[in-house]
Amino acid sequence: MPIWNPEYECMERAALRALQLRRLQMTVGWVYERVPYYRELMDASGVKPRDIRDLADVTLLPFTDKTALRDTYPFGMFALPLDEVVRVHSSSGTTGKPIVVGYSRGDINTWTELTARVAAAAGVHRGDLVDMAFLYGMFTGGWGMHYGIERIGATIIPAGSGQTERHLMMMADFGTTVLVSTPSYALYLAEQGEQMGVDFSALPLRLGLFGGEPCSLKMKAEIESKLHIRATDNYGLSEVMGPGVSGECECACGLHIAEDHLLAEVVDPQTGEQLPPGEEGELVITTLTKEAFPVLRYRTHDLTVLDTSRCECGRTLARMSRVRQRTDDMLIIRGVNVFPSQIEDVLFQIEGVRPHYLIVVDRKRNLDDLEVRIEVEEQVFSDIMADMVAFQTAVADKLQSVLGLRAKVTLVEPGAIERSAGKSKRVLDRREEI
Ligand code: DLL
Repeated sequence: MPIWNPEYECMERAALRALQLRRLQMTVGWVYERVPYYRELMDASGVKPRDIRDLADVTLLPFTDKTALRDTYPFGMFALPLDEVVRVHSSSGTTGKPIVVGYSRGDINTWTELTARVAAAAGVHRGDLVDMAFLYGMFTGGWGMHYGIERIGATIIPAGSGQTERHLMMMADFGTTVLVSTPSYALYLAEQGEQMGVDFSALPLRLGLFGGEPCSLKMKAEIESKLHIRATDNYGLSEVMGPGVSGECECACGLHIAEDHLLAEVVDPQTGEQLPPGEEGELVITTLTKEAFPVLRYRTHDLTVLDTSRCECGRTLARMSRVRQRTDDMLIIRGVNVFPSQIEDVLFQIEGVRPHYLIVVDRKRNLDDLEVRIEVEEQVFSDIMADMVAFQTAVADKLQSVLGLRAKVTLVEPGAIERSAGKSKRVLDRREEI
């Protein structure tokens, strides 16, 4: 499969590291001059741009996190005046003010290059008809992928999220070959299609580019078999640019990071110490070429493992493993640490459980209460009460053996859990409301 930009994507690692160092030095100088927040932090720790002599010196720089970006709302972290910013996007901001990010003309160009790489690595080419089912708006997903796909020369259908019947109609009438969406939306689309009698095996749809939220291997397999496509994963976050940070190639063995534009580190989430490739930790990203909204050592909260070995596809860019969980996803229930992905892994191994569930945490009589609502196949619902109870007990037992905690298991019928056209919500923590 052709590589979009072999000059950079297949660069010798020594040359890549030299390029990264030059770009890191430029970025540090750039933010020191232009963003008071970074200058003050660097001054406080006695670090000057000239102290960055080696890539390892990145650890001299301060971490940046969401709080800093919130505190400087809306434009306080911009390194360019607004008249040089051609676009803004923002994070969803479900709690408090959103984070606003800005792009210069050059940044949009880089972003387009990087999403083109992601799409090409997944297998999109000229001649493809691409259904864009991400939201167009403040969310970076829609516009970010849109430009990259256009740059490749594929034909984009800018349908946006929602209106599932229309997506399905166009798929059949236009002969769509590629779907771009969140994995949850892909499943929803498959389900709606099934109900409407769509035969996906007879459609030209062959490839999916999924991102914006975690997708377990089970969910990926489900999407692939229902839609009759190959599903690929791509990752990104608004604070760094949006989609385009990393994406899977045809080898499906990790997501290649755009290392010529981004410096990726994995750190111990507790201590902040850098970890070597092969060890799981929190992904931290420093942008190397961004002009309007550069970030130094941004703590993504996403857990991953880096692999710097050469990939069979020919790319030398390091790969990150699929992101399954975030450090701030962790729920503490009756003193026990629980990651939603642990629950998901248990559920998805059980025959008859559908890939839709909701974790509800509540506080009853001062005690945390964990309920797992799961959608099950029609045939699990039985007239014989004892069979249903046995199924529930079996699920609760399996969960307990992994979590060390008893959960109340509620079985609901297919379609009962709310579907989303964007990212799905898997956890409802009612303790926050108390
Ligand atoms: O979700 C950017 C994006 C859009 C990436 C479309 C890929 C495709 P935010 O809304 O800022 O940006 O959310 C970023 O979503 O820190 C991860 O926790 C999660 N996330 C994004 N992509 C993946 C993925 C966009 N492929 C946050 N796997 C990130 C797992 C993902 N988690």
